[in-house]
Amino acid sequence: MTDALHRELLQLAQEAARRAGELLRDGRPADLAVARTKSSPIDVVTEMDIAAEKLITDLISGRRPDDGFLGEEGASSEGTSGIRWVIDPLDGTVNYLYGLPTWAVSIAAERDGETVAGVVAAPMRGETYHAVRGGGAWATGAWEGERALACRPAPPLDQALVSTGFNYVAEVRTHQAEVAGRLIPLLRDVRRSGSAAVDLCDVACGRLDGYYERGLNAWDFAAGDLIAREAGALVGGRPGERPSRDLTVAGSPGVFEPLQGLLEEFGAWHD
Ligand code: 2AM
Ligand code: CA
Repeated sequence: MTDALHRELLQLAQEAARRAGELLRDGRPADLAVARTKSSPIDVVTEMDIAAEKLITDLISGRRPDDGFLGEEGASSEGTSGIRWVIDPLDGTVNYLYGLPTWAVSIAAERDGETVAGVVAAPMRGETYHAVRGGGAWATGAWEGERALACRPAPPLDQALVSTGFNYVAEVRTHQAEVAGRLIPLLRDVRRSGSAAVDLCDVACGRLDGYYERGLNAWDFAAGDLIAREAGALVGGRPGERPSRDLTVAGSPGVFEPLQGLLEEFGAWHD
């Protein structure tokens, strides 16, 4: 029964993510980054963002009227069913604005506070990632069928490729750069994709050994957290804690622990 419910939630999340992804992909003006018409480019992105969230919440509440919502664009309701949907309609907003391909729709279903299903659709990659709790992590692509995801066998930390992100607030970003500056000599190299949801899925795919970021909200990481864990990665916050605004860390076992320890030592969660 539980599994059947989680599968139903997954299928609904997949349909909503696919439709929102198509809306964002097909509705993006080709000249968005240089558009200077009646509204600014940022307004256009905000309109797309809001429209995508509305598409998702309308679809889900039409099928499951008693569920709650938490969405980046303001969806917030308690619901009465014990299920809450945590939605980022457009993760990687700045990439979307500039026409860079790394952006995604992220939808997670929580049951009594635990994420039980998650979908991250990345339309410009032609890939969608998904997981149900206890059911492994999977990717579907336009050019291949469904494939199981497994995080990378951990290399020594000095051979680890680790992604991170930087905050919109310049002072926070400056501190993040200081932390990254201490970390970089200890790693193989760093990446910065601009989408937390995609970074977590790249850990799940074995395309990154690790990822960390400060300042994320629940909708940025809810789906990617489950997908990474179901692919065998570890995901947390500060030592002993779950991912939070302070810190989100993910990595293959063997990379996660030393990375989390160094981030604690370097004070990655505060100025
Ligand atoms: P967004 O694109 O939906 O804003 C960028 O490093 C990643 O962090 C993106 O997933 C971005 O989500 C997310 N993020 C959330 N809050 C942020 C903030 N205050 N500053 C920068 N990035 C933030
Ligand atoms: Ca986001």
